[in-house]
Amino acid sequence: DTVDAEFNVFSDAEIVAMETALAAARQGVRGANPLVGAVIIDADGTVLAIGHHRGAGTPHAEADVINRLLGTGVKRDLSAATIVVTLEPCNHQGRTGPCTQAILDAGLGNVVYAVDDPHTPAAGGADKLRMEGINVRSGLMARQAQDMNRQWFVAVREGRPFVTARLAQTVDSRIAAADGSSQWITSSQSRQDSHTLRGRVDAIVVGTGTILADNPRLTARAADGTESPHQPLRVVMGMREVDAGAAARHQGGPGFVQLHTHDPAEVLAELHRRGVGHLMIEGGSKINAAFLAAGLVDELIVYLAPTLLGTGMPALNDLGITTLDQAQQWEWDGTTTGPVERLGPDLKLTLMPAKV
Ligand code: AOF
Ligand code: ZN
Repeated sequence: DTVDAEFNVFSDAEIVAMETALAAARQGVRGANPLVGAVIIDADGTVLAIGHHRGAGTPHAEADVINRLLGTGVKRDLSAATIVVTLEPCNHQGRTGPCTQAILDAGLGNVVYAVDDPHTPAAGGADKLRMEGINVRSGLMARQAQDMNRQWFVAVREGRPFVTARLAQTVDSRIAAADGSSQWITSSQSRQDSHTLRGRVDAIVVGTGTILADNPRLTARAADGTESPHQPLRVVMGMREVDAGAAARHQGGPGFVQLHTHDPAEVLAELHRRGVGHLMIEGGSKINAAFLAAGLVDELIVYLAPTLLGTGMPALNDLGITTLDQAQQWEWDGTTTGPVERLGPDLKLTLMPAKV
């Protein structure tokens, strides 16, 4: 048995189950919600079911694993069983019901989780379950669980959205040719993938320059061009007055929100106030660089087209880096689809800031 800092005791079966839960969690999709995995084991340590959370709006890990075990409607006595989960069970009605209630309804007698949920509306699950007579222990593999979602923990604790920056560029890091032409640098497969991403985020931000140059729709669309049911809030940042409402009405869209600032932190504060949990930055060069230079990007997605332009618009403006020691280091993010994917002729790289 292993004893953690809070002097909780964990069985070997619980340790193995937590490792399994961590691996299951990594099958999820990064974004506004953390990666979370859960395993139910019976009294002798046999694994009864494994589940995980698949991204904002989908069932939480606890609901997923309980559904897998009891989904057929079969009643069974789980009072001696344990649910092992990588995050404190939530205690709020969000996009889905509270996991505390799902655990109580399933009749599970024991809960082991890795780390406390720092998200105030969701927190308090452990206390709630204890009050209901459930045996609750925490802290098992807390470091690994925290690490897996370290960017999410930072965003939640700082009270800002989780930020994805998306770059669609040539191998020589151009997003437009010298004459400004930019359609299309990446493949149709990459563009379709971007639409899928748009359908998952709460908001997209671009600079006024991008609106003035391209007047993009910035909607999430299916392969046949029809708009997806979930559309992100479209945000344009910058001082130049953009009649974004008119531009979008002309294209049949709901319009843009303009934020009159160049400061990424101000944009994040305002969007947090508006309930945005996941923001995607879609450039151009100034906006991309501003968020990256400020250290406010949690995930970097790069679509790399096998194309050279030589000159042209760079994907990024100056990051204020003058010597190699100041370089920003990023590392592969090994979740669901893996850190590198082929999309037709293009490569898609998914990166997270390297641990410091
Ligand atoms: C859990 N299990 O698998 C996840 C949790 O918008 P919602 O309803 O999906 O709630 C999101 C919040 O719930 C998220 O910020 C975090 O605090 C918690 N996520 N909790 O018990 C899960 N994904
Ligand atoms: Zn939950």
